Amino acid sequence: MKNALIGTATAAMLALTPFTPATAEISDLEIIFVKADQDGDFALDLGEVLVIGIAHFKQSDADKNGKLDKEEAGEHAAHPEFSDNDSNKDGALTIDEAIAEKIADFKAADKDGDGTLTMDEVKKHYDAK
Ligand SMILES: [Ca+2]
Ligand SMILES: [Ca+2]
Ligand SMILES: [Ca+2]
Repeated sequence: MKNALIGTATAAMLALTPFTPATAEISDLEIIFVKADQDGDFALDLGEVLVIGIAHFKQSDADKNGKLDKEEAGEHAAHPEFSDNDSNKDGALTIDEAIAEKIADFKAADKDGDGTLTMDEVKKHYDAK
């Protein structure tokens, strides 16, 4: 009886598996969007984006010195934006530099310039990257 149940569960999982990769990227973005949207109006204002950005910065800053060095930035350090944003070229991002990046990113994503990002604008921005 148990074996029959496990067999059914496995078959169900196998049947669902092919759909997972196609939806994973979109749902990740949607999860981030919903988490960031603190007032639940389905639009992100700059404040909401910065709250997430600062939280992420603090989380990544393993030695808590207020700077993200290349090791702490991980995969982001390989991105040309990392050295672009490192305006004093000390090889690390300060919170000010990270905030400046978030603001620039926000403005770039806000295509209609209304000061908020819709899910549509967020998706278009990240798809374009
Ligand atoms: Ca909002
Ligand atoms: Ca650090
Ligand atoms: Ca907008």
